[in-house]
Amino acid sequence: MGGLEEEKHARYIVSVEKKKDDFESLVIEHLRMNGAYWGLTTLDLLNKIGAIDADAVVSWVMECQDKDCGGFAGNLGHDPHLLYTISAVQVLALLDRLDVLDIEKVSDYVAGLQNEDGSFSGDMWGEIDTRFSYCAICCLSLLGRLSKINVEKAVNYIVSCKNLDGGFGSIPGGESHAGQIFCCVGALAITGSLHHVDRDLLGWWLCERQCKDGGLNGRPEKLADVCYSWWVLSSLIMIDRVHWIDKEKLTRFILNCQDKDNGGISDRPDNAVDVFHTYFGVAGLSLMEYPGLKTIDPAYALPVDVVNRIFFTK
Ligand code: GRG
Repeated sequence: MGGLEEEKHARYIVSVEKKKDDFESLVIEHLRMNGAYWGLTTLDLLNKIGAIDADAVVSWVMECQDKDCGGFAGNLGHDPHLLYTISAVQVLALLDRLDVLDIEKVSDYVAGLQNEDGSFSGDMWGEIDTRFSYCAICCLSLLGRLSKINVEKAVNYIVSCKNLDGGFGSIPGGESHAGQIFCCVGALAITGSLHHVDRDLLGWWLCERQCKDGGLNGRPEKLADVCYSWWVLSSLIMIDRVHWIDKEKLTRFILNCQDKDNGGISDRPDNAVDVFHTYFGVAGLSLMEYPGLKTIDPAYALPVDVVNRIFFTK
């Protein structure tokens, strides 16, 4: 089967970054900030972040900031949202350029989206989702400003989204889904609140996500998808149950989703590749300590050396 095509994946990511008018670029036009985070983190995990023009990326990121409220948009001329603000902060963290930020302005924007019950809205229009709780908590932690929110209420809200199967949903009573579980477990890990998780119950639900083909799905009865290699494995690592997964079979599933000619990774074998699945495939392999890749932090979704630089070199 062969191994990971590091060079080809790096070339694929750089080519997507350069193109602005092909199908894939147009599809993600409105969420290019997320695309920048997926692509640059992939390059960094592959030890190839030097392949991009960091100054150009930093000035584009800063142009996407709404100068009034301090939040970041998915692209130039779009509206700010927590989903893009976390990616902007993560991209600047990767490039070691957090110094360009007005930290108080950005953290005030994020903290201002907390509601009375501890939940977070994604933007001024008010949709609530545990994805936004994670974005806010991860972002504020990276900026050293968690003290700007009511952490106890934020944690209690996340705990109110816990289900009888041990998983978490997007709102209280919402179906357990691996993506939301990553958000809730990640936010609980960052705030030192993992005692709210029933590790065995959740670990069992998560390891049942492994399908016959070795890949992981996001909830019962669904097809495996490379991206769940990240959402499921990172959660299992945070609750110390990753040894309940067959890593060899999962590694083979991810490697089978590579485009071995042109680079990139798809959701399932023989499908079209994209930056999202390329990132989560490489990140999943990094969580399984695939040789030659940088190690990624399961809670912050950034390379461990980047997280250490932020927290240990002040
Ligand atoms: C920094 C890594 C990182 C994330 C930021 C936005 C966010 C926080 C997390 C998103 C979590 C999430 C909900 C992921 C799931 C994404 C996904 C593939 C959804 C597809 O849902 P369905 O219902 O697919 O279309 P299934 O697989 O259930 O059929």
